[in-house]
Amino acid sequence: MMLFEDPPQNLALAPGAMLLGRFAETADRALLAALARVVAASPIRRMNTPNGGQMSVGMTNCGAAGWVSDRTGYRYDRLDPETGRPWPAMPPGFADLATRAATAAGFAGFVPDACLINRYTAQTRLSLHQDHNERDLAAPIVSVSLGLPAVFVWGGPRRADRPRRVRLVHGDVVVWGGPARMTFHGIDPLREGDHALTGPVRYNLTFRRAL
Ligand code: MD3
Ligand code: FE
Repeated sequence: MMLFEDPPQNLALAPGAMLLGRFAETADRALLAALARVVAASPIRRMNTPNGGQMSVGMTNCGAAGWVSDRTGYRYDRLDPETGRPWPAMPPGFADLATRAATAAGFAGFVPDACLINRYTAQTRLSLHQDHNERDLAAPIVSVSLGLPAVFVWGGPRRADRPRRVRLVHGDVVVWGGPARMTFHGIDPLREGDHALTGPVRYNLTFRRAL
């Protein structure tokens, strides 16, 4: 019997949390081309953590502000500490996708001012955390997955809440707002693979209102 790919599905994960299945798929090449221009100006790097470690995820940013971690803590900064210059501008195609996705999930009028770009290769993980450094916690966060699949770990409002696991594939977009905005979340260690557009890599773009 011939098996076809599953059609894209939208799934309400929880109140305020909406998975838009493969919402970004048709824009994938344009997004990756824009990402390459951002990375040429502000390279992907592994940031230091306040406790003396180093993140396994490689990161850079675009937009008016970028998320930064160093020995002094986490913050948003208008300057890339590696280049001493402002982060690259948010590509129009990035902001447009984020606004369209937020609208589709019920958050009309979302205009991001920061985009954190995460780069994963085999074994890279992101441990359970909350995102609370953004000034405007009423605004949602929009996340776009590109390249290799990942297992998203999604807990509750308390660190000890038992997490669910959701597989995120190339093109998936998730919008987190309202009561879902402060949930604990992370990414399990990435499994190795070879994606047609990104090779051994998963990228995640998270769009935020930080300033
Ligand atoms: C739920 N990134 O950059 S995206 C992060 O795939 C981050 O790189 C993961 O967690 C990644 O902070 C997960 C999904 C995501 C992003 C932000 C959230 C889920 C969220 C903020 C609040 C609640
Ligand atoms: Fe996060």
